[in-house]
Amino acid sequence: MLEAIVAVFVLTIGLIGTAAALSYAVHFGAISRNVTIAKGMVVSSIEDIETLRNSRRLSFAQIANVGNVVNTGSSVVFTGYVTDFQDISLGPGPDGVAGTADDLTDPGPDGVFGTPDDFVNPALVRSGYRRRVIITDLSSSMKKVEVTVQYFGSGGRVGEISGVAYLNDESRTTH
Ligand SMILES: [Ca+2]
Repeated sequence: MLEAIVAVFVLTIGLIGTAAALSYAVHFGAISRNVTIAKGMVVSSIEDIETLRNSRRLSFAQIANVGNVVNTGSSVVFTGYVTDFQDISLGPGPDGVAGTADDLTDPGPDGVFGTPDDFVNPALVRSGYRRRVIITDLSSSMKKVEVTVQYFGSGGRVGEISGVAYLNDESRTTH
């Protein structure tokens, strides 16, 4: 199962908007903490996508961005990952997948999605971070998954960390 997420994991750290070195030193502690958290978000997002593939909750062709999802032959209709940076939610929303347009939907007092008391809940936003998931088909059985998390430090600094993983269609390559 480990070989399934074929393995290159690249982390890049870019700080946009440089300031004086002294100021950087002062803020370094806070930035370092943001980097650690953002890195964890990148890794867990990639693992979520791997789990989605392994569990077959979505077909391999459905694991895609908005506009590229192929729902043909699947019992579940998936809308796809949003193609731009969006707020990171504490929950995945009704579709159960983090990174889609419904992430901030709250099931409301009844705790059930799809009922009239559902609402968009800004309190679900993990403030200080935004995420983008880009999935590219390299072939019919291989996808490139790139997850980028932006973090917002003090003084208006924005940092970005990206992780890249290659996801194969396990059902074709194992057994
Ligand atoms: Ca969702």
